[in-house]
Amino acid sequence: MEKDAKIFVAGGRGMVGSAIVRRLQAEGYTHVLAPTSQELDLMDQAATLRFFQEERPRYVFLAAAKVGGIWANATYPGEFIRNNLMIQTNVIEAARISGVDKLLFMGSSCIYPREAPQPIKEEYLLSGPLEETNKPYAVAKIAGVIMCQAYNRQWGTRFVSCMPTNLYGPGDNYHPEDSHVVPALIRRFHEAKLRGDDKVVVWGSGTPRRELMHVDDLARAALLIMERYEDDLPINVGSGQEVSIRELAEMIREVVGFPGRLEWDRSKPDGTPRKLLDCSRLEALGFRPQIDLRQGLTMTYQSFLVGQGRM
Ligand code: GFB
Repeated sequence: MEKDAKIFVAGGRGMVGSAIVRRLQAEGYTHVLAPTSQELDLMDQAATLRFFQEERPRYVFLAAAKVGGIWANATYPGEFIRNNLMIQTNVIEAARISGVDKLLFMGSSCIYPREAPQPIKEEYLLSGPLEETNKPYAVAKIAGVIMCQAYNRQWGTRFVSCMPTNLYGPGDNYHPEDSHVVPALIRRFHEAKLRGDDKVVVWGSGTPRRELMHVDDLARAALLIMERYEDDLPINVGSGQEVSIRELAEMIREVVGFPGRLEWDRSKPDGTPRKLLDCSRLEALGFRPQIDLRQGLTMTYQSFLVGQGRM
C-alpha cells in the first residue's frame, strides 16, 4: 500500500475498524476514509455503491459487521444474518464494480466447525457442523469468505479474508447482556466493586477456553495481511494466549481490583468448548503478537475508566 493511497475502512468507528484506522495513521497513511454509519449506511446498497464510485478507494478493510457476544447472537439471530449478509455483499460488490485493488474481509474464528481439531487450521472451514449459538452469524461470515473466493475466480479481484480470534480492547461494547465476555466482566466487576458487593455472577460453567487477542495486535496483523497475503484461503489471526473462562474471570477480577468471589450461572450458555487457532500462515508472514493478555486487560480497563466504552 502506498502511503498516499486512498484506503476505506468500512466499520472504521467500531472497535476493530478504529484500531485499524489508528494503526494506518501511526504508520503514516495519509488518506484514510472512515465515515460514520450516519454518514454512510452500508446496509443501503445504492448509497454504498455511490460512495465507492465517488471516492474510488484503492484498498478496503471490511470491518463493518453486526457483532455481539453469545447472548446477543442467540437473541437477535435474524439481525446477525441479515445485517452481515447485506453489509458485506454491498461492500464487496461495490468494491468489484469500482475496481478496488485489494480488499480484506474480516471473518471470525467462530465460523469453523464446533468440533474442529485444535489448533484449528484454515483448511477445516466447512468440514463439519457449526456451533448452534452463533450459526446465523457464522453462516453470514462464511458467505463472505466464499464470496471473496468466487469473485477472485470469476472477476480476477484480490479479495482476501482473515479469521480473527476473540478480540477485546478500547472502544468495545459494554452492554450488560449483548457484549462479549471481556467487556461484560470488566463492567460487572467494576460496578460490583463500586457497590461493595461480595460476589459477581459469571455465565456458564467456566470451563470453555478462549484465545484472546488485543485489537491493536489484530490491527497490526490486518495491515501485514493487506500488504503481503494473496492466497484464496482465509488466514487465521490469533494470539496463542488461551485461557479458560474461569482463569479469564479471575484475571479480570484482579485487574479491576474486586475483592469478592465469583458465582457461576449455569443457566447461561457455554458455547463452543474451545477454538484455538493455528496461526502458522500468519507467523510465516513474520507476525508476532505484542500485547500480553494481562497487560491488554489492564490497558482496556483503563480505557473503560476514562469513558471510551460505549455504555
Ligand atoms: O465472549 P462470548 O460472548 O463469545 O463468550 P463466544 C465467551 C464465553 O464467556 C462463553 C462466557 O462461554 C460465555 O458463557 N461468559 C461468562 C460470558 N460470563 C459472560 C458474560 O457476562 N458475557 C458474555 N458474553 N459471556 C461469540 C460468538 O462467541 O464470539 C460470536 O457468539 C463471535 O459470533 C464472538 O464469533 C467472537 O466466543 O462464546
